[in-house]
Amino acid sequence: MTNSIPEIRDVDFLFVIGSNTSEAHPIIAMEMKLAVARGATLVVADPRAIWMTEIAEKHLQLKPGTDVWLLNAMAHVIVEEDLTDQAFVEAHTEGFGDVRRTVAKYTPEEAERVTGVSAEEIRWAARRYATTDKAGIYYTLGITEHSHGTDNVYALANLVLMTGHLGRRSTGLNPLRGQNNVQGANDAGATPVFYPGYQRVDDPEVQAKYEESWGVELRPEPGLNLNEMMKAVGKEIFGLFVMGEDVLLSEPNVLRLEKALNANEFLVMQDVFINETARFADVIFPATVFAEKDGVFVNSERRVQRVRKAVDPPGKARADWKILIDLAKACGTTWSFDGPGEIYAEMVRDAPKFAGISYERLENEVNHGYTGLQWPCATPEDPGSEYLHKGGVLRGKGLFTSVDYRPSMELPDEEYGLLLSTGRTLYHYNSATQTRREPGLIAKQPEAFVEIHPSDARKRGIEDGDRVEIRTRRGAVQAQAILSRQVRPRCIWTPLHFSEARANVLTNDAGDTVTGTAEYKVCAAEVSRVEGGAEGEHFPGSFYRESGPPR
Ligand SMILES: Nc1nc2c(c(=O)[nH]1)N[C@H]1C(S)=C(S)[C@@H](COP(=O)(O)OP(=O)(O)OC[C@H]3O[C@@H](n4cnc5c(=O)[nH]c(N)nc54)[C@H](O)[C@@H]3O)O[C@H]1N2
Ligand SMILES: Nc1nc2c(c(=O)[nH]1)N[C@H]1C(S)=C(S)[C@@H](COP(=O)(O)OP(=O)(O)OC[C@H]3O[C@@H](n4cnc5c(=O)[nH]c(N)nc54)[C@H](O)[C@@H]3O)O[C@H]1N2
Ligand SMILES: [Mo]
Repeated sequence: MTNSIPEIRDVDFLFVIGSNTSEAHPIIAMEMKLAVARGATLVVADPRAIWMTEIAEKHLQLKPGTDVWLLNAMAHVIVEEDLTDQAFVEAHTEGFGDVRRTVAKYTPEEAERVTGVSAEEIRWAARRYATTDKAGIYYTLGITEHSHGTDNVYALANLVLMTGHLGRRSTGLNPLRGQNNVQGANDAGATPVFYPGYQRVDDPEVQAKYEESWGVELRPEPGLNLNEMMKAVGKEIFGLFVMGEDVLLSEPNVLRLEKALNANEFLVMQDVFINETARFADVIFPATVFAEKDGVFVNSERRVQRVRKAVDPPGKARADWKILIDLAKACGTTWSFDGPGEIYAEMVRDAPKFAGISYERLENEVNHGYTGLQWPCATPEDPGSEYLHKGGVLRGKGLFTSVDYRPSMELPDEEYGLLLSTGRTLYHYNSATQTRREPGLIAKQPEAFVEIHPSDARKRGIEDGDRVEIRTRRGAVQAQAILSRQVRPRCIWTPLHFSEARANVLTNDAGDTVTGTAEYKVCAAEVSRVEGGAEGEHFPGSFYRESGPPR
C-alpha cells in the first residue's frame, strides 16, 4: 500500500476494484465504512454484487477480465476533459505522451460495449476520481489474478499519475495483501527476482554487494516464478520443499500438477497441519503456528510488527526458523543465530529500505502513534514512512506505461457456455486447513457451492440447492447450486476452500506475462444437474479422501 490503514477513514473518494473487502479484509473494510459514514463516496468495480456495493454510491458491474477497458476509458475521459494534474505530470512523471495516445481510442461508448458498464457511469467515476483531492484506489485479486494482471495494475497506476493522487495522506494506490506476512516474505526476498528489500538479482551492483556480504558466488538470472516451477515439476524439477502452502488446493489446473507429482522424486513439507499436499510428502516437518513463536510480521501497510509467543507448541512442533536452521546446518553451514532478532538483523543488513529497523526499536518505540515501524526506514533515527512518495516519486519519475486490452485466455464458447470465477468467503481461509477444524465456521459454511444466475439455472433445469457438476476443459467437481443475482448472467462463482470440490481442478494455469500469477478469475465452464443428488448429501469430489472428523 502506498498509504496507511488509518488514513482510509479520511479518504473522500474510495475506488475499490477487484477486492471483496468486507469478506477478505474486514478490518480495512471497517475503515472504509467509517469513511462512508463520514460522507465519503465509495465506488465498487466488481463483476459480483459483493456486500460493499450496498454502501457504494455506484457499482460498476463490469464483465470479468475487462478492467483495462474500464480504466483506459476513465483515463480517456480525464484527458479529454482536461482533468489531469499538469503540474504533477510535468514535475514527477515520464511517458505520459504514450498513454495519452493509447487511451484516445478507449472511448466510454466502446467501453460500455466491452465491459457492460454504461458510458455515463464511466464518465461520472472518472470525473469524481480526478476532481476529488483525497481519492484512494484499493485493489486485490480481481485485478491481479488474470493473464493480463500486470496490465490492469499499470492502467490503475496511469490513473494515479495523471491525476497526481500520490505522495500525500489518504490518496494513493493500495494493493491489499493476502496472507499473514506475505508482505514480509516478499520484503525478505522470497521471490525469484529480488534480494531482501526489493533489490533486483539481475542488477550487477546488487549482485556484487551480496556476493561480498554472503561470501558466495551468486547467479544473476532470476529464478522461476511459482507458475513456472509448478509446470517444471516432474520435468526439470524432481524435488520440492513446500513450506506453508497446500499446493494441491491452491495451484491452478491441479490435476496436471498431481500427475506431475507422481514423477517427482522427493517432497518435504513443513506445515502446521497435515494438509492435502501431505499425500505426496516423503518427510513432514511439524511447525508452530503464529501464537507459538516469536518474530516479526509485516502487514499490508509496510508495518513491521513484533509478535510474541503466547502458548507452547504441541508435541514435536518447532518454530519454522529452528527447522530451517537445523536443515542448513545439516547441509554444512555454520549458521548460529540465537533467535528471530539476530535473523532480522541479518536480513536488513544490506537492505537500505529496512536499514533503520531493529528488534530493539520494535520492542520499545511508538511512531506516528502506533507500535511497529513502516518501511522505508533508512536510519535508526528515521520514524518510518506512513505513506510513500512523499515530496517526490521514489524512483525519481513516476513511469506511465501504456497498456492495450488483451482478452482473457479462455472465454466461454459453445461447449463451455459460462464464465467461471473463483475466490474466497468470510468464513474460510484459503485451503481451509485452519478454518475447517472449527465447528462454528463449519456450521456457517459447511460445503462447497457454486453461485449461478437464475436465468442460467433455468436454462439448465437447475434449482436452488441442487447438486451440480461444474466442468471445464481440465476437470470436474460437484457442489451445491446457489441461485443468486450476486453474479452476472452467464457467470458462475465458486470458492477455493473445499478439498472435496477443488476449484483448482477447474481453473486455467495460464499465467500473467510478467509475474506468472494464474488466471484464477476467468475460465470457460459448464454446469449440469447431478441426477439423484439430494440436498445435503455429501458427494465425494474428484479424488478420494478418507472420511473422518472435519479437517
Ligand atoms: N475470509 C478470508 N479472508 C481472506 C482470505 C480467505 O481465504 N478468507 N484470503 C486472503 C488472501 S491470501 C488474499 S490474496 C485476499 C484476497 O482478497 P480478495 O481479492 O478481495 O478476494 P477474492 O475472493 O479473490 O475476490 C476478489 C474480488 O474480485 C472480484 N473480481 C473477480 N474477477 C474480477 C475482474 O475481472 N475484475 C474486477 N474488477 N473484479 C473481479 C471478485 O468478484 C471479488 O469480489 O484475501 C485474504 N483474506
Ligand atoms: N482457484 C483459486 N485458487 C487460488 C486463489 C484464488 O483466488 N482462486 N488464490 C490464490 C492465493 S491469493 C493464495 S495466497 C493461495 C493460498 O493457498 P495456500 O498458501 O496453499 O493456502 P493457506 O491456507 O493460506 O495456507 C497454506 C498452508 O500453510 C499452513 N500454515 C499456516 N501457518 C503456518 C506457519 O506458521 N508455518 C508453516 N510452516 N505453515 C503454516 C497451513 O496449515 C496450510 O497448509 O491460493 C491461491 N489459489
Ligand atoms: Mo493470497
